[in-house]
Amino acid sequence: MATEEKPTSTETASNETTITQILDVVARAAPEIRAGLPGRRIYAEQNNPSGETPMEADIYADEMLCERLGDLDGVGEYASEERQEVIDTGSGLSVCVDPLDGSSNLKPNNTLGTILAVYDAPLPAAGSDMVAAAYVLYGATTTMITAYDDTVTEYVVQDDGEYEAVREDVTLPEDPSVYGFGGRVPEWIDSFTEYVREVESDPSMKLRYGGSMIGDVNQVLTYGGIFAYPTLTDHPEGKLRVQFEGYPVGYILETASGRSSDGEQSLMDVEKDGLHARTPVYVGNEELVERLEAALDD
Ligand code: FDP
Repeated sequence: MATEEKPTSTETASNETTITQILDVVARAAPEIRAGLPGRRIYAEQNNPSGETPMEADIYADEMLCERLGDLDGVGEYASEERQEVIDTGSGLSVCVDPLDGSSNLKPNNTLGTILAVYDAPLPAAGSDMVAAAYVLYGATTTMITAYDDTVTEYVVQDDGEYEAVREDVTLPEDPSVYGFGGRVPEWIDSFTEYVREVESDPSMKLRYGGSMIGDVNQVLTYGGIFAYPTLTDHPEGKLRVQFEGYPVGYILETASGRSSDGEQSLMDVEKDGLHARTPVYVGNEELVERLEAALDD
């Protein structure tokens, strides 16, 4: 069996520098993306690789991040949900971006996010290649959650792009209190529906669902609980994309001492062909995700 070559200490150091630069670019772009939203709440005249029609704001955020992240010396590949192909930007780490997650929330003016995944491998990469992940949440304030170096940190991002840590070593609260489940209820499979009814019947649990994954996941990270975009009868792989949503959200929640699953295994172990492949996503407190896996297995 071939032994994997270990990175040299210089490579590790330069990866660390690049990751810091990547997170800095995303944080500093966030207020600009936010400021660009008001005039871009209309559909663009094109479809994305998943067959959805993006908003003009999706394209705007994608172009800004592609240019700025691609300009970094240590970034070798850029991919986004809005592009069919991977962009070659030189040599170094690979970045995957969902520039504006939850963009159907633009019209009703609800929360949106930007999701970032950094891989030390060519794209599409495996979950085990992930070296950092982050998301920006455009809510009442702009915040950024990063998972890097085995720790999760929450930052508040100011309008001028300055950002400061407001919570370090973020972990899921031990007493979960919220749940949010996506997809049309009639399309849920029976075992999932039974699990949901059980969660709902727990008097300590409340529904928190807005239809923007990052907003819903951040509820879980803040209050403890479970988020799912499950397998559906007509769409067994659900809706969310492995490289852009499943891996980074799984990585963040697991780094925060939670669990992630595709129904059978950690999201980080999911193997799917193709840059735009989808997966069911279940993330939250360990006990809730384990009970869910057991329910789906019945
Ligand atoms: P959106 O289509 O608005 O961009 O994957 C994107 C996403 O939102 C998630 O943020 C969200 O959880 C999910 O899709 C909601 O999809 P449906 O409303 O189609 O169920």
